[in-house]
Amino acid sequence: YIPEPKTAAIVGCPFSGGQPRAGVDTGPIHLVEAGLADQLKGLGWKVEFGGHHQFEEIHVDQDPPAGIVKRPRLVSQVTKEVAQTVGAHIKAGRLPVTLGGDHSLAVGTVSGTLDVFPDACLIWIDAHADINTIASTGSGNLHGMPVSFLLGLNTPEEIRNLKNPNISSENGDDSAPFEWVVPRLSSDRLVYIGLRDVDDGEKKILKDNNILAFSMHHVDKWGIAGVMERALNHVCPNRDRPIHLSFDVDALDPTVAPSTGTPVRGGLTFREGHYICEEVYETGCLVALDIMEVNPSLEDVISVNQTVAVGCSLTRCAMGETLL
Ligand code: 6HN
Ligand code: MN
Ligand code: MN
Ligand code: MN
Repeated sequence: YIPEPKTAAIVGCPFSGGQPRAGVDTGPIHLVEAGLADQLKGLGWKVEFGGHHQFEEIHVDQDPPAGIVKRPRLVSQVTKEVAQTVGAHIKAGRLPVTLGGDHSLAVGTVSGTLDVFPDACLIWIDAHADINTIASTGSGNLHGMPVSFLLGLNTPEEIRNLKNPNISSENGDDSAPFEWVVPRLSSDRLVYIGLRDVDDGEKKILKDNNILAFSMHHVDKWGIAGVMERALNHVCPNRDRPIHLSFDVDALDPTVAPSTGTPVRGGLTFREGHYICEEVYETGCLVALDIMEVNPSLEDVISVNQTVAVGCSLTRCAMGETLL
């Protein structure tokens, strides 16, 4: 699946609407300024980068919470655009590298991948499961919910109710937020690695849907190599299905990636994180990559530089750097 000649497209998504902390929208800017495009060129990739995505703002007044779900219109509109962009790159033979931005963006990136490759599998690296539904979310932050939309765990009625009856869009579009999402992901093509902060409601969802998830406990028990082998055997048994890798940097230990909005102690080491990326690259099946939740406005300069550097090196490893 790796395009020949190796061609990548950097999709910079300066977006923070899926969670409350400012600054995560500058993540992609820092990653690009750190020289990510040149680093990938150094690995033999042709790299297309046409500037960061410019998202149309929807004023908060025009986007009140639906129940407790915050910024439903904005996140839906932005992720819809991202889905189109990511899908178009894949169709054109490019590997999209989406830089976030908060993890709600993955509603878009994964939808874009599944539009082109409906049989793709999803490897989700995170401290969190990001699988809260409209019914289960306690925070109302959409970056904690993308997987529920991708799997179709919300009822059509629940999605319909995300639309505020008092607000009509300018272009006469009567659809509700996220009604555009085609839930093409199936629960047996999804695997998690790195989990250690999962809400009770999410644990039930994982169980009810029989979703394979490797927490940090499993990483301790089997080592990262044992976990990766089990993970790949589950979602990509013959190493022939397209793989979408969605990497939330908060999967890494906060000592490794401190500048992120929801850090949780006890995470992946530097090498464990990179090993995951290397193993995915080795399959030859990677079709799309997300690097999410880098927030350069959190912690001191040294921490920010460290987090940005690790975002770049994860990307390089997913694109072949450490293979000898
Ligand atoms: N992330 N489970 C919590 C929530 O608000 O639903 C935390 C989500 C964190 C999301 O890190 O991408
Ligand atoms: Mn996440
Ligand atoms: Mn997370
Ligand atoms: Mn290997």
